[in-house]
Amino acid sequence: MIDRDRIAGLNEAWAAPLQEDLEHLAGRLDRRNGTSADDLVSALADFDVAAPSWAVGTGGTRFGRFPIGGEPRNTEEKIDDVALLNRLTASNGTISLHVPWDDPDDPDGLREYAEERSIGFDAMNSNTFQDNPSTTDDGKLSYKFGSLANADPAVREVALEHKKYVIDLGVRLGSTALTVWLADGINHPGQADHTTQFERVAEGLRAVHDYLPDGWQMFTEHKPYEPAFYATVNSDWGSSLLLAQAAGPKASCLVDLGHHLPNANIEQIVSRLAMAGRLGGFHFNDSKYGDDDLTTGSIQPFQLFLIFCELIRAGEGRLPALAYMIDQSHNIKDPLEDLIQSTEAVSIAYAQALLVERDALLEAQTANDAALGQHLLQDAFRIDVRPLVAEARRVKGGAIEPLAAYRSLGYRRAMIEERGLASVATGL
Ligand SMILES: [Mn+2]
Repeated sequence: MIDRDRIAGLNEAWAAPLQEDLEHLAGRLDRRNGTSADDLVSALADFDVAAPSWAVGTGGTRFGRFPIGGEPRNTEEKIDDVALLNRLTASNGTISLHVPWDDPDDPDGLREYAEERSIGFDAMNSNTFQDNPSTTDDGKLSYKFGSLANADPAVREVALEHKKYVIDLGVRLGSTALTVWLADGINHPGQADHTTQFERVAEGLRAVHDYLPDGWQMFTEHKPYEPAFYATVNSDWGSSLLLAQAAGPKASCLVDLGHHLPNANIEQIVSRLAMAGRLGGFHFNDSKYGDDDLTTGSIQPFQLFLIFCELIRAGEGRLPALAYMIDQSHNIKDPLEDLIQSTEAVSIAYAQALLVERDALLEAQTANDAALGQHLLQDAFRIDVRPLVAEARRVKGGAIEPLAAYRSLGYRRAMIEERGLASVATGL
């Protein structure tokens, strides 16, 4: 584990230029409308986005997988990687587990292990998109034709039991939420009935909901296709909302930025779900064509900014306390470098959205002043807020330049030595 002094030492070289950039920006913000840079830095310092356990290994495609070396071999080592990430970014204080990829023999021990590294447990994920020999009776039962939507009640029951098992595990780890993304759907028209499948899933989610302990939440996550390529049961935000409503009051919708058909207006979806009181959380990534799992903010940073504008609108000037997580697969980059870049992109979008002059925007909208309305958004988007984001990291003990710091620490090299070149993390 890298200690804070090591990061502080690395920061020395970057401290003076950051101070200069900060002073310049603070003056500019003050002249602009009296915004306090200090207030922005403390809002950014409060922001945290969870890292998923499966994203600290390289992902693969159906064409192959190219492990980078030094990948975590178990959940403890995934926690080590997230702890290192959090030491650099000071914004990734929780990890989200996928069961059975992560299925600790000793949950209390794992919780202690994470606590010692200042890492908490974000929402739990209960995989029923692939067979799990320990629960699907060694292949006698299979999720091939779905889990909660399966025509066989015995498979539906096994899927429900798995979700309850994951909730029980989450309770012991200190998590307070279950995210449900289902692969259930139809690959060929005629294979199954849309209505029947939906009703089965609604019934299953109601049962999961009723099992949730006090203080727990459940998130329904939609996705239009893959691995079901004709129709998925929870295909879009409307279906997700219907399912959350059918499940019960502790259920809300989770928006994964890659889970939309091309050109969907995601910021409007965010607004609708917030209006309905059922916006539960986010999976951040970016997308060019589909569920590409590209680095957050690398393709459509303006869209990410507009999403944060809607969030702050929904929170009446503040970011609502939702479940924020990065959900990406890294095929060719060092996964930790990709997570550093994504975390920074999310913080940048948040900072830009905080700079929008909301009163002036409302006035422009009321006066039908389209040019001014657009200007007010673009003016905030075009301010280089990176010194604020870097300062928020620094005050929390993180690295001013996390990517450069990561590289100079030589962490990957050390992990290749410790874990081996051929180590492969569980995940896709
Ligand atoms: Mn997701």
